[in-house]
Amino acid sequence: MRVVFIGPPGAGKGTQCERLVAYLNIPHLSTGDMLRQGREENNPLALLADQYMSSGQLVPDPIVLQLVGERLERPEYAEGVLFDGFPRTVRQAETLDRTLAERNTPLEVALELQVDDDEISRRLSARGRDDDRAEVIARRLRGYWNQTRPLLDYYRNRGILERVDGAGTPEQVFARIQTAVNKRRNRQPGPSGPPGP
Ligand code: B4P
Repeated sequence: MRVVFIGPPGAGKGTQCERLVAYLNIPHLSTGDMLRQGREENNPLALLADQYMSSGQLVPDPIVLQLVGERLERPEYAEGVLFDGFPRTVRQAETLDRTLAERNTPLEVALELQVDDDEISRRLSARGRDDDRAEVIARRLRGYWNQTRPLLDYYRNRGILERVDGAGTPEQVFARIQTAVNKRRNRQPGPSGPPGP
């Protein structure tokens, strides 16, 4: 299965994606983790990206698209993948769709995790990563509303958007995600019988 996970910064994408990859048994592709790991490894593109991340801006599309394009060449992503924090702009989404269409492996569901801004600020302040300072959080939230929210219309128009309430405990949120994903799995045609877990 190929799934995109969308939500504001700190909505709990990383937290829920860990559970979802185990549940669906597919690999996890988190652009945030890739960029942070690349920075640790002194990857030149990731070092360039770091100045955007630390100030709360989205990393420019060409950098992200190059990193993701390289990663998707790996054979382990051929059967399914959970995209976490990617795409974040309509341009990223269009490029991803083209790549997947060439392989005849389209996305099956785009999950939107909905959490209000006050709860996000509380969660991120408690986490305390270097881009979790109040002024940087405010900038990341503005970026989400301006650059990432238009993606929701993009996926709604494609008929694959599922919205999930991100309030409550991680367990409660995950139960809603399972329901949304299973709804989509049940719609898939194929001779292989009922869906798995
Ligand atoms: P990401 O790494 O994607 O991270 P995030 O949006 O900050 O957090 P996430 O939603 O994963 O929250 P988490 O589960 O950790 O992005 C970081 C930066 O990378 C971006 O700002 C951008 O600069 C750059 N970037 C990444 N991808 C990009 C792209 N495609 N294009 C351009 N730029 C890109 O949860 C947050 C906290 O909440 C945690 O402490 C967690 O424990 C807590 N929490 C989670 N669920 C909870 C719950 N139900 N209740 C209470 N707390 C909860």
